[in-house]
Amino acid sequence: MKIGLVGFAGSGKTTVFNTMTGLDVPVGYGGEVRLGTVRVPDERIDRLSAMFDPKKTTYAEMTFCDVPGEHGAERAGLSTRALVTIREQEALALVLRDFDNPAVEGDADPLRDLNAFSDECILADLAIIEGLLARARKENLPPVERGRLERMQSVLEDGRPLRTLAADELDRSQLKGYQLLTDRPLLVVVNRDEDRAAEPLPDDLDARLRELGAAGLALSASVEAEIASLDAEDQAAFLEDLGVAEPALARFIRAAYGLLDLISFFTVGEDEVRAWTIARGTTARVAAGKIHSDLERGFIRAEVMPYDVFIEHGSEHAVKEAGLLRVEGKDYIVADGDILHVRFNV
Ligand SMILES: Nc1nc2c(ncn2[C@@H]2O[C@H](COP(=O)(O)OP(=O)(O)O)[C@@H](O)[C@H]2O)c(=O)[nH]1
Ligand SMILES: [Mg+2]
Repeated sequence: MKIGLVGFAGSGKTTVFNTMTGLDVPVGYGGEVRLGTVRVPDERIDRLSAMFDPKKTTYAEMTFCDVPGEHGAERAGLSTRALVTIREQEALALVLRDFDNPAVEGDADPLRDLNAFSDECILADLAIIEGLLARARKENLPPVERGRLERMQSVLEDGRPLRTLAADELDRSQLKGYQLLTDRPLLVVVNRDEDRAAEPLPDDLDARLRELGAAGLALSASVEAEIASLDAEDQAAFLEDLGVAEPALARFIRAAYGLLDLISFFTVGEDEVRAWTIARGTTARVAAGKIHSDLERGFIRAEVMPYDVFIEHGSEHAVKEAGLLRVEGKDYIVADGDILHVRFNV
């Protein structure tokens, strides 16, 4: 999954990027677009890997893209270059400054910056939808299609992002080739001084996030970037001082999976133990297609062991003996932690 770190200059995007990726990119500059891929930590994979001792262990991955904020809170409009990069992301993580930065004018005001960013994205989307609508009218497209575009237009004119629309109101096939901004899932990262890292988000910000259909979390990027470079033992002590239970990456990933409604299933064997990421509600057949298109095309059945059942019994053989190895068809909805063996024939 590709997540773009976006926001105004000096909000701490590059510092958050360093925190998440463990890299050490210089902060305090405009900088280049940078990519960093991290493993999605998963204790279940650690454990399965220890049990199977496979040649290869593959975790799910998340790619962070540090998008330079070529715009200030006062200067109107995101730069074209920033917009192009932002549009390529599957989800956006908006970094909001909640600490004093002498290099940036104005007090820290995360709610102001959230609204400024949101409004810019809404305006950019409105321009696209209005263009599509003008063409739809000129070319006399079916009323259903025009109706949907009109609905999108009115939502945006109301100052609301497209992600607040119901799924059937947002026809993505109609929007193919037009990369919008406000339909992207949005995770808001409130970046704070270390003494306030563990404080909950203020009520007004929280309420606004709900209106925008976004999720939020607070962290102190500059401290957590330092902690991320320590070994595990020291990390725990520093995190305790900070008043947080888990490193920022773990909290970020959980928030992102929750926001995007993602789950993991596993494949196991002597060759490879591997985590696969899918949307909740995915059927066995479509999940099999993640592994290889042949498995989707030639799908016969899936043999399923929930992770907990497997751990409890200690081996595949014991699970089978206990009569707990399930055989599921193509429409089975895969659950988080399912261990799958796909039987197929092409
Ligand atoms: N006090 C404090 N300073 C931070 C924090 N995060 C970033 N900074 C500082 O803010 C400045 C801008 O950070 P940077 O990551 O380059 O912001 P970017 O422009 O959004 O990429 C740098 O001097 C950072 O050291 C934080 O959590 N607390
Ligand atoms: Mg930067």
